[in-house]
Amino acid sequence: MTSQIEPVVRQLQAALERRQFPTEWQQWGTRLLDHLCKPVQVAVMGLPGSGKSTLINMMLGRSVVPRGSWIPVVEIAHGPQERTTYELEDGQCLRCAGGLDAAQMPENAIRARLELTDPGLTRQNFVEIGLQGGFGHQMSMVNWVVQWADIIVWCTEAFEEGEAKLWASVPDEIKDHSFLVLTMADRQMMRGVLQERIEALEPVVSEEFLALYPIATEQAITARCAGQDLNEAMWKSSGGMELFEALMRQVNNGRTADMDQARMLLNRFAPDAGDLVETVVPEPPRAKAAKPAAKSNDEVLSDALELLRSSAGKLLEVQDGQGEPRPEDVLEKCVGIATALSELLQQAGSGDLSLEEVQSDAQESAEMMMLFQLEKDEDAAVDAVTLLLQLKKEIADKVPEEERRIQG
Ligand SMILES: Nc1nc2c(ncn2[C@@H]2O[C@H](COP(=O)(O)OP(=O)(O)OP(=O)(O)O)[C@@H](O)[C@H]2O)c(=O)[nH]1
Ligand SMILES: [Mg+2]
Repeated sequence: MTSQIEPVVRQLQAALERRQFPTEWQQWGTRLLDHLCKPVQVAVMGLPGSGKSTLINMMLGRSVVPRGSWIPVVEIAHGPQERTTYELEDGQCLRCAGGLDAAQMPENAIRARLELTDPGLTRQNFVEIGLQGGFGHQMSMVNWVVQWADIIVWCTEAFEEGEAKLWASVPDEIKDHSFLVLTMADRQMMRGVLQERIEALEPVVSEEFLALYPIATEQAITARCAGQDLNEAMWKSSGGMELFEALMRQVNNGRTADMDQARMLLNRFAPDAGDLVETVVPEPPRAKAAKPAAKSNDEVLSDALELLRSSAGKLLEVQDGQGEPRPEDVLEKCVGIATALSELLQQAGSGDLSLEEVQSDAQESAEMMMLFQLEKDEDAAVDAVTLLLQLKKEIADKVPEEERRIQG
């Protein structure tokens, strides 16, 4: 756990123990705590031989999953020392010091957990899942993975019909965080089929994945691991750099979102949680507060009204101009508007009670919107839009007549 996460985790724990959240948020708080306490779970899955182990080795910058490891589930996690635990068919566990060794794998192993001391693994785990057997068995593996994975990296050379069928059962919230990785890009390029495949997959990718990354993994490994220095040109041209950065970004985004939500829950329902678990060092007074406000309060209010007016029209826009707007898009825009509004209102000086009321309502709305965003459904989108409209009315009532006339 990083130092930034620790205090939030302790505060969340304390608030949950004291049952400071209303019942409907208690469960969400527990889930957030669970997320923050463990690394992001990255599942690397695909059909046999699709390049999963090689990809994990590339991500870790060294060969940790040896060639010829046939165990269907291999987890790479952080631990105090390098060791491997094999889970056998009969439920027994066998622990060995050192890494995975293809020559020493017990014949009846169904799962292996490799612990390494690499610090990066405190942020995310990698779990290789080989989709072996018939369609039914593959489907049950996918159903199992979606119960715990935060991000799925699906390795494939072509993503054919059977794979698309398996992927269809993955819930949208995981699809939104998942990557389709076209492995063996070097071979596909030599055969002259790479570009065609990428284009053919484009509609599927835009609907079903966060993005597609073609990669020549072996070359990416050479670029990253041969010699002391990274071969930057090869790291880029192999597709390694782009995938690596995108995956790390996604891992960090997930962490930041969990942290933001935890902080928000704490601010809203347990503002004293910090005092209970540690002495909080008071923040130095902000330079902003010491400066006189650059704008008059009336000007800030009128800017706020203008912001709400100009963004209202964009709220229900749809991407291609057709169909209904998706609740998650509306919610995302509402959060953006509420946050911008709250920031804009902070520009006003203090001392005006009626303005302070709007400032605190806007701040509270921004926080509520983020909570609505967690629900992602139509009701939440309607609630978020209603909240914005209420704010608009509240602000409009406070903007002086002449400012309103100028705005038209
Ligand atoms: N040319 C080329 N070969 C690759 C690439 N990625 C993996 N390979 C090779 O493809 C073979 C299979 O790769 P693995 O990473 O073992 O595939 P896997 O999906 O883990 O396989 P299983 O665990 O057996 O299902 C290995 O011989 C790799 O060296 C690539 O991008 N280009
Ligand atoms: Mg493998």
